[in-house]
Amino acid sequence: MSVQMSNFGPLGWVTDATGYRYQSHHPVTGQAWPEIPSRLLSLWAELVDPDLAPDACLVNLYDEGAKMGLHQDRDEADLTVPVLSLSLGDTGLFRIGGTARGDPTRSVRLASGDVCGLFGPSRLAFHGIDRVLSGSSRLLPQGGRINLTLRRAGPT
Ligand code: MD6
Ligand code: FE
Repeated sequence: MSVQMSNFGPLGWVTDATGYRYQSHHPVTGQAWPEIPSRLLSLWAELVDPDLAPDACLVNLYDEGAKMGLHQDRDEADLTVPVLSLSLGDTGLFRIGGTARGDPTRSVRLASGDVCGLFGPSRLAFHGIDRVLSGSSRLLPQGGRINLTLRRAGPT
């Protein structure tokens, strides 16, 4: 029951005992993160901004039973730049509310291939994953769900 994290791109999101931050290298191997795959860059150019490249792509791998608590994405330098995600594998039950933690929420299914963007007024909406519907996709041989989140983390 866990979410495993990795990254593509110049800046990777890491959490450890000292907190969380964006950094250019893998915390254990010291290696730079691999480049953001070109098809993800194209998706961003088409849907977000062809003139402002993303510099961070968080890869979250959910196994059966994993979830992600309600959170805001607000650690990027420019909070007006949208955040865009692509889901692969098993369907995730995505919950999204308003910009205050107590605001009403609704649930949206993110199936394999679905793209989800937080644009404009939803950029700072609280959101999370309630659960993953195991067995809902055959894409990943071992099951589970991958969510790839593209961001502009550094200054614009
Ligand atoms: C997830 N997604 O789908 C978690 N954040 O596993 C996010 O936290 C997220 O899908 C910002 C924009 C789109 C997202
Ligand atoms: Fe998020």
